[in-house]
Amino acid sequence: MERYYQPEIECASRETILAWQNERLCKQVKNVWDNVPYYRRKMEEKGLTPDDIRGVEDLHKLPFVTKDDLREAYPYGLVARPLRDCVRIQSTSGTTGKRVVAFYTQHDLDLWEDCCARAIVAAGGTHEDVCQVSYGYGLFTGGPGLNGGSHKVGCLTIPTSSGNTERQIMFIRDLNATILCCTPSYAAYLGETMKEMGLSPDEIPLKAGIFGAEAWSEEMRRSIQETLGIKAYDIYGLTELSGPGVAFECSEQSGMHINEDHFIAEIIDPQTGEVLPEGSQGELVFTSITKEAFPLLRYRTRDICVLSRKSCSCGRTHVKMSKPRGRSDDMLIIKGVNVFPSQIETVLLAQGYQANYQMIVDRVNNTDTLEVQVEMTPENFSDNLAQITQMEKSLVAALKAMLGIYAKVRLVAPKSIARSEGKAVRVIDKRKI
Ligand code: DLL
Repeated sequence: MERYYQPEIECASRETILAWQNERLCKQVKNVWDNVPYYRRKMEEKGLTPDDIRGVEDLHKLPFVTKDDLREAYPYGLVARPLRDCVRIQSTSGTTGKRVVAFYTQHDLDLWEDCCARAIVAAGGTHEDVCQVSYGYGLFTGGPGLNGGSHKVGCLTIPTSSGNTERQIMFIRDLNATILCCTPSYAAYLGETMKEMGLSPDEIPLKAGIFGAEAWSEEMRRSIQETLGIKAYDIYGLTELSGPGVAFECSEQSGMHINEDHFIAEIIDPQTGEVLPEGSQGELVFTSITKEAFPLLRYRTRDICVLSRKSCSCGRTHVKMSKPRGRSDDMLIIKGVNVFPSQIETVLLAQGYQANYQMIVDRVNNTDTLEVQVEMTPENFSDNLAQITQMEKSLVAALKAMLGIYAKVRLVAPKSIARSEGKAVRVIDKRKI
């Protein structure tokens, strides 16, 4: 039987959700107009005052906010509450330029943790469960967010953070962890290590996993579910909006319910900024309507996905987003063709490999080149040259069918590509250097 953390919210009627959104949006617009000079200036530039926004149907009039705007406003430019009312910061994992710093009041933390609690309950979590949180703790939102959600549900929480794989496995087994929270690439690595230790899925007490923070394919889901003997749920979020728990999967495992009582979602054409009708693929844009310290209006996530309002067998009524196909800024253009790392992953897993690969993009004599280095698995490992060449050829053909371009494939020995404890690094683009 499906269980909910906040049934009256998660299963509210569409009319009720819209009424909440209308009221909260107007309040939020007034709030940023009064308290954030940056927003007032941007609205004035468009000739808008808060009176022009009477509800969700007027949302499209507001200007977008981009990551560049956040960098420009660093550190305090978009904070809507006095710092004495703020109790926490978190920050993005970006490695280039200034990081984005997000601020939270106690109220913001409380609502964020509720969102994570909804995700844990949707994955079958109750106060009887032992929840191991192996996302990084610190500035990254993964650890703190799911830790808070796990407490709210009343799970016994193991805050292992990421890394120290042997100890992770020891705790899972000794403390009977039933729910695992980490990135999908780390879940795959934990699974791989347990397999090497000779552990079969029924010797692992886990029953569910809550995996997100990076794109992962359905093939990867199947592989993780098999190795760990669990049901694997997707969870989505970003620091700018709070962290994990902006959207989460239910038992249907076919897209993530967006917490629409806190976030209004739109899909736009990334080139023109035009709002697209439901069912179109485009860039996800969010407006946070309940945040106090760091509210964002029409924030462009760069994540490419599709929204669906089809009714869901779980009983939740909030709109669902598809798995993000990738980020518009992760999308590579190779020989003029759009390539997402997730497409490579789909091909590899379908051919019996694991998602241990790296894409190396370069430009030789003014022509783009793509090399995909793929680890052989212990099962298909070979040191026979003819056999390796045959395996490489077969991958080249499958990649050509998926991407439409030639990619050189180089098979490498098992375990030779560095494992990641957080978000995996899949692409080395030498063209930018
Ligand atoms: O990754 C928050 C998070 C932590 C989400 C733990 C889920 C679990 P950032 O570091 O700010 O925050 O990165 C946000 O990561 O815009 C997406 O591109 C990507 N992302 C997050 N979740 C997913 C997912 C956290 N489930 C950026 N699928 C987002 C695909 C995801 N991409």
